[in-house]
Amino acid sequence: MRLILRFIMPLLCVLGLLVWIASVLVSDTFRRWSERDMRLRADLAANSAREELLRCLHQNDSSEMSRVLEQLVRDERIMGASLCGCDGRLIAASPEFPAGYDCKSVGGHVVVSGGVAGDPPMLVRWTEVKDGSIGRVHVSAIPIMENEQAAGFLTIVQDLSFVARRESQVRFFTVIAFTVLAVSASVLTVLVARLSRRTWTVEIRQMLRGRAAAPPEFQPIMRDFRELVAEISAEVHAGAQGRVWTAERLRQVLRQELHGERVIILANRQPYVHNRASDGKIEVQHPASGLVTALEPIMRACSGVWIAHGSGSADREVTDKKDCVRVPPGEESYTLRRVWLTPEEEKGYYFGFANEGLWPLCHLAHERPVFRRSDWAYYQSVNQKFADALAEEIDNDDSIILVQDYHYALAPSMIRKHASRATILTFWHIPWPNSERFGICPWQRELLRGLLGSSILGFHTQAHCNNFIDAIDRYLEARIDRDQQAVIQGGHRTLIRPYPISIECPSRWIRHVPPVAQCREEVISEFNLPRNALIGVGIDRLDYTKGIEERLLSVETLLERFPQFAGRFTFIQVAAPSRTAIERYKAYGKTIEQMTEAINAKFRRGEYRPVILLRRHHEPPDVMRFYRAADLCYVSSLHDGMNLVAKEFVSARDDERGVLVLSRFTGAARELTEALIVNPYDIEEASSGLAAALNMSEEEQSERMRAMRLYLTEFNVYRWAGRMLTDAARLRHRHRVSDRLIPHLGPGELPLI
Ligand code: ADQ
Repeated sequence: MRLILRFIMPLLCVLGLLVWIASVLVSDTFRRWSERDMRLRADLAANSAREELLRCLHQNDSSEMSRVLEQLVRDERIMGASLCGCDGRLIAASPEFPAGYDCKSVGGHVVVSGGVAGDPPMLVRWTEVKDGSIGRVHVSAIPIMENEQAAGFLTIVQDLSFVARRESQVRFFTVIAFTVLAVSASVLTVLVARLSRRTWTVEIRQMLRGRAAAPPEFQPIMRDFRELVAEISAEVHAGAQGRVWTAERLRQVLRQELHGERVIILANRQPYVHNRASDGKIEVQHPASGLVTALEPIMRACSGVWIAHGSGSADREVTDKKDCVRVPPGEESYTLRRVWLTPEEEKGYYFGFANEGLWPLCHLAHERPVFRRSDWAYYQSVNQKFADALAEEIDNDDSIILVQDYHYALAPSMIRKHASRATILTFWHIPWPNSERFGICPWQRELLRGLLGSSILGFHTQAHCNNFIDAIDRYLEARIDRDQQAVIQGGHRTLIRPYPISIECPSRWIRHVPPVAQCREEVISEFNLPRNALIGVGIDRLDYTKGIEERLLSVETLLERFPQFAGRFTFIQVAAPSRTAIERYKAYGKTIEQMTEAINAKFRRGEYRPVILLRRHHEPPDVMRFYRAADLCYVSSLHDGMNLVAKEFVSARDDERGVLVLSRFTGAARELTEALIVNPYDIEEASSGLAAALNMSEEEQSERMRAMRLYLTEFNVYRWAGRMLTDAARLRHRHRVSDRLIPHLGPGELPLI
């Protein structure tokens, strides 16, 4: 049907038009030819009869004249002939001369003037085609001249009906001829197009498979084409395995695409911290960290080694001679290798350069970055220390290394010196600032060069990728391939890609928490809340970028503007102490405490306190319990690469209830569009958002929550890692191909394929 509408119908219309034009032209030409023919025929007849007619005129022999005219009409086309005098009198006529063409009426056209009075009249030749009662006729009146004087005129009436007959025959044959011609032309065109397309597809296929060289002008197109084909086949492959990424599917990618290579993670934060508790026992703690939340399930799926700073008070006690411990406790599936830092190293590298310098540099939270030369020296030496530890774990030159976050901007290049062929995937978990702001850092070039040791450098959003490329453009002499989003320096190519991070969904912690109603019961009784309490939660590290001040102000404004919630609404702020060695963080913690007290003092009624501040670390099942007990979760970050709390809240709500109020300055706001998106700086707007959340009908809550949960099930952390590892596999494949083709090229240096 689509073929008929798209191709055959227009073709038929065009054909019809062409045939109609052709038939009109042909029959018009034929009619004009026929009329000219009639005229010549009449002249011929008049010329042949002229001598005899003149003789009869002289002899005044009318019977002879009639015989001559009779002879003329023997021609089947001549219907009648008559001879008239110059004065319009009939002299003789053939039998059955058609009525309507008598000497008088025809003479009116032929006899034009007599000139000067007394001069003989002048006669002109006259022709007419006429449709009459006897059909279409051609009438010619031809003067019969003698010694340049007119002796009379001969009227010849010819039958033209055969022209109409022939015209319709000609039209019929024209239509047939044109139709046959047009159909064969179309069929021929389609055949030729099909044949050439087949050749073209064969050629493209050969180019794609590398069996034929693409002409230079086609090479950029071929490159795009190859990527597209790879992407589509990956999607098709994914489709065959089911849409959802799981730990199992990630393992498969590792096995199939990366031949079961060991994954080595380098991250400052360790997934398990061993601490000695006050009762003398060793406790295992899961640190409050978005990075750990995202990467731990990946390591469980892929095994390998996680290299991190050993920061727990009992960490050394549980590690072996090589500083390693198998984790997770009880389900040992990968190795955690701890690197020890001196207090000076930790102060300079971690608290100093990373968290007083780079963290405020990358977040628009109005905090001034502090860059100290001594911190920078520690940052360099600690990066080297971790790179060396990692080098010891590399068992072949071709390893897969995941470098995590802003603590290790220099490590990728340092690692590359140990393992030139390694696939280094670096992920920057925080925003990348615009190039002016990045220029504040006195060691901006060193950081950029360090990161360019990576094979792939990932950010949460395209905007952060663009900012990074702008920084390269501004501060380094490097080639930027904008089409490919790649930076080439010293012959090494680094791809810059957005990979929005996510969480395990459904979370494995959900098995450790009771149903929603019970969570709610527990929280209500633990904090002595009224039975009809409306509960809001905020879960964060105590960090100024998380906008906790602004959040508390919004709670205060909510209670002022909507007094019906006072006495009923309680906001539970769970705040894990973070970076407490830094003055700014200490001060921030104090500010939050003071604000909490002030708001509570303002709205306290008997037992009622609107804000409950829990300034301590909670284990993941506890955090889950708060998510499940809440009517709303407010994430008010002033700037956040992604923010996993928002995603965790959604994933915890398998009852499809609860409302997420989300700052528009988080990466998550681009994905969780069904949340109530607010500007946390606009306290009025945010308080309206909180009120809207508390007033939202159950149907709407469920509709929004369902949509977000569906999204997270598909876009989970396995997909995040899976996409990075698939890209890495593709890159390694290209390297192998280019090595075979052009062995003298460096490992990261690819020809433009
Ligand atoms: P973070 O700044 O650490 O991560 P976020 O993404 O919100 O921020 O993750 C915090 C994690 O810590 C969550 O898993 C949360 O459950 C946990 N957590 C928070 N408070 C806690 C508490 N009191 N007790 C226990 N656990 C707590 C950085 C970037 C983010 C990015 C992540 C991942 O700043 O933008 O989303 O990395 O890339």
